[in-house]
This record gives sequence, structure tokens and C-alpha cells, in this order.
Amino acid sequence: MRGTKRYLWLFVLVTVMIMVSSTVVGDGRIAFSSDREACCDPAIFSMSEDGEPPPAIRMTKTDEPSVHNPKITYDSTKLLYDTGSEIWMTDFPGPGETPVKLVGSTNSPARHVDALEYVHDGKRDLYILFTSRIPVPGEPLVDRIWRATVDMDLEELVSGSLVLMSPVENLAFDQKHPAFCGDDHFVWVHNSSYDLEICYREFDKNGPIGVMTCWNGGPADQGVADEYPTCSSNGRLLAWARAEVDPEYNGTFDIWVRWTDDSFPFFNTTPGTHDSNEIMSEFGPGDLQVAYASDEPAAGEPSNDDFELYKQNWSGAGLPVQLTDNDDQDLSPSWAPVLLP
Ligand SMILES: [Ca+2]
Ligand SMILES: [Ca+2]
Ligand SMILES: [Ca+2]
Ligand SMILES: [Ca+2]
Repeated sequence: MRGTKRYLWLFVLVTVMIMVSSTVVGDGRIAFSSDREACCDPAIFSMSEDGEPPPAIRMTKTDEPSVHNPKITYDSTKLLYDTGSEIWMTDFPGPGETPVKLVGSTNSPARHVDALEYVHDGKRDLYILFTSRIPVPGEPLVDRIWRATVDMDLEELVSGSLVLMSPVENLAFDQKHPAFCGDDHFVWVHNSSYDLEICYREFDKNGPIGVMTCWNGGPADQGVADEYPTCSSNGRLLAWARAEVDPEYNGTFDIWVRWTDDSFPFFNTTPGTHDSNEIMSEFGPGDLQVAYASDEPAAGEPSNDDFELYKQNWSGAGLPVQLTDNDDQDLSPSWAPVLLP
């Protein structure tokens, strides 16, 4: 009965959200990474939010190395991604423009970029948040969370804008996969001494402020990995991938959702996926749905398939919609409203 009640109030809430969000118009695009071209390393592609066909368009050049983790900017004019060690920016919806390198090197690899509009003195620039092993004197070389400002006229990092965002606690542990959560908070994966947990903290122009809140860590959650956090545009909802503890699920990941103010219990939004991994979720325009990658077996196949992209209501109501269908790894959706030329 408790489960029934929970889904009833979720249904009511989603209905209200749909009513107040009815001015949000579709025509969105989803950028994602895929190794679908036999000629080439994994690249970034873009498709309609309704999925394929028509076939997705390649966004990055064939002579670029293996690239991952696309992120469309707030105004849908730029696409950021990483090579595993460098973060690059190109025009969106493109393709054809010359990409520019923003940050990263072999010695200080940077990846997992997220972007947020940053307005100062009336000028609209970009905050980027990313994972990097930039050395900190006297401290172990681990992945930390950094923020920098991108001058959007010059398309380069503002000199002196690099800020360390991850905590000084647990210095020996990696911190990764940051994402902005509204205009003044961010989330990331924190490797606690028990297992991966999701942390959340406020920031201002000088860096992180206040006390960080961490969820799903500690002895009660030992052995349960919590990864790939992402927030709704207003920062009220957090979606992430959580490895199931129920043995029936074979330890696979599901997408979970929580309110960042903990006003309601957090819940599993893909509970019917015992045999597959659902990871890398991202909220769509209007914050009504999430897109994610799933290796759910294709019909008639006995074991986990390659990853395909899906979208569904974050409440779990209704059925997921499959967006890609092939034998290749389609991952890391970034979903934004786009006005096509
Ligand atoms: Ca955990
Ligand atoms: Ca699953
Ligand atoms: Ca696929
Ligand atoms: Ca497939």
C-alpha cells in the first residue's frame, strides 16, 4: 500500500508540473557519444529528442581522438566534450566549425565537463565544472573538482579563474563527475571510505561555501556505488545511477531521483530493470523527463546488449521510449532545447 501511495503522489506532482510547464516547447536535441562509425574512434553525435531515425549527425571531426561526455551549454549554442585528458568546445548545433581546447593536458588530465551561464558586469560567460588531476602542492595527486570561467567572446579560459571546488576532507580519495545544480549549487561523486556517494554544496563567485551534504554513503550503504549525478535546471531534483543491493538485480545500476531539499523520500525510477544497467541520466527541457543509457537486452537476446539511449518521465510513470537501436555503445546523453537553422 505504501508503494501505491507513493506513486499516487508522484503522479499528482508530475501532472501539476506538466500543467505549469506547458509553455515549454519541444524540438530538443540530444547530444551523445557513440562508437557507431567503423572507421573511427568514439565521437559525439546529435539527434532529435524523438530518437532515430532520422540518423544522428556527427558533431565532432573524424580526425579528433576518442571523445566522450558531451554537454550542450545553457543557450544551446556550444557543445563541450572531453578526450579523456582535454576539454574542448565547438559550435552547436553545428557541425563543421573548428573546435577550441579549453583546459587539460596529459599531465593534468581534465574530463567530465558541465557548464552554467555566468553573468558578471552585464556580460554572459560560462562557468565550467570538471574533474582534473591538476597538482596541488604538498597533496596526493588525485581527481578533484575544479571550476573555471570561459570568456565567450575570446572562447578561452579567463586567466586566474581556476577554483578548487572539491573538499579538503578525504584528500586521498578521488572526486569526480561534477554537475551544476541550479545556479548556486553543484553535485559530484565523492569516494568515501565506504563507497561512492553523491555530495552537494553551495558555491559563490569565490568557490564553495557552507557545509557539504552527502547522500548514500557511510556504513549503512557500504558496497553500493552511487554515480553520474545530474540535476534539474532549477536544482530541485537530483537524478543519479545507483547499483542495486537486492541480489535479484545482479548488482545492476538503476536511475534514482531525490529532492535536493529532502522534502520527499528518494526513489528508484527504473525499478523494472533487474537485468540491465541504467546510467548517465540527464534532465530534458522543462525538467519533465530524463534521458539515460541502458544495456537492456534486445528482444530475444539472453544477456546484456550494447548501450542504447532511452527517455522517460523521471517519476517512473509511463513507459520508457527507446531512442537508438544498433550494435554500438550509445552513451552520455545531453538534452537541450534547440532552434534548428
Ligand atoms: Ca553509496
Ligand atoms: Ca537496472
Ligand atoms: Ca547501441
Ligand atoms: Ca543494441
